[in-house]
Amino acid sequence: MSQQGIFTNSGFKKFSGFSKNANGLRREMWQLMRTTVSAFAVILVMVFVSTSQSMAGLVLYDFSTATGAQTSVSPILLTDDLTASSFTRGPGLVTQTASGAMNASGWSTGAVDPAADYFVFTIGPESGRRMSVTSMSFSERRSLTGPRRMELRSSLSGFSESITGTLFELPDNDFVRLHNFALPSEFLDLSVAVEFRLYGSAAEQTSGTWRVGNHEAAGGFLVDGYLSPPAAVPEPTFLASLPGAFGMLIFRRFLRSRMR
Ligand SMILES: [Ca+2]
Repeated sequence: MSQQGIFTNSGFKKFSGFSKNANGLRREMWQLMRTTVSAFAVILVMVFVSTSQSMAGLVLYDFSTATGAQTSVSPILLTDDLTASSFTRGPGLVTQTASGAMNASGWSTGAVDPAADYFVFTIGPESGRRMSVTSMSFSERRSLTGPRRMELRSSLSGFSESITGTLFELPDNDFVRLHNFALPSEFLDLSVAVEFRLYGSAAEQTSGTWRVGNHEAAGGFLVDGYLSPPAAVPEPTFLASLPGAFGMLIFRRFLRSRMR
């Protein structure tokens, strides 16, 4: 019976006062919720931005304007708190021209010559940061008498062995090949700098050439990875003030609702 009463003309009037209060309370709760949700959204965006900044990659070497015979290519740092060397050659190689690349002859006709025949660069985290190198993307091309094998080695093993998953037999053609390979977990969470050497070996002739260049989709020779903890972490004092800020927001809402 009372349910029906609400929907009669007189019943509606009778309960309208209560209804207004309930609506006011609901509006108050809704506004409080909206404030809280927007505040959380702002923090989420801040955390995402600070994380994504250091997820964007480590370093890029752009060979697009190179002549092939250049001594070195400067690093483009993709994150703060990273140091990176120029991209250069080992001492066993002879410079050769090739537009949009770094080119060389003088590659070992037999096994890898660990101290001589390689392209090289070094990257490392600045003090207090840890570096994770996750993958590399680049292109390479041999002349018809160039190396038939390539492999990546690092200072972590003293250049004594190829990094798992980075040794490739190169086909006997002079096509440009794109590479994008992941590095194993030993390259995660490093506090030391790492020298990477890309070796060519098994050349058909010492006059044969081999070059490295950009991976088009990556915009260069890309060394991907991230630093931890993430760059641009909010200051501890800022984080500590957040609960207080939330408390003030809620208290002000409460005061405003009482004063109406
Ligand atoms: Ca050589």
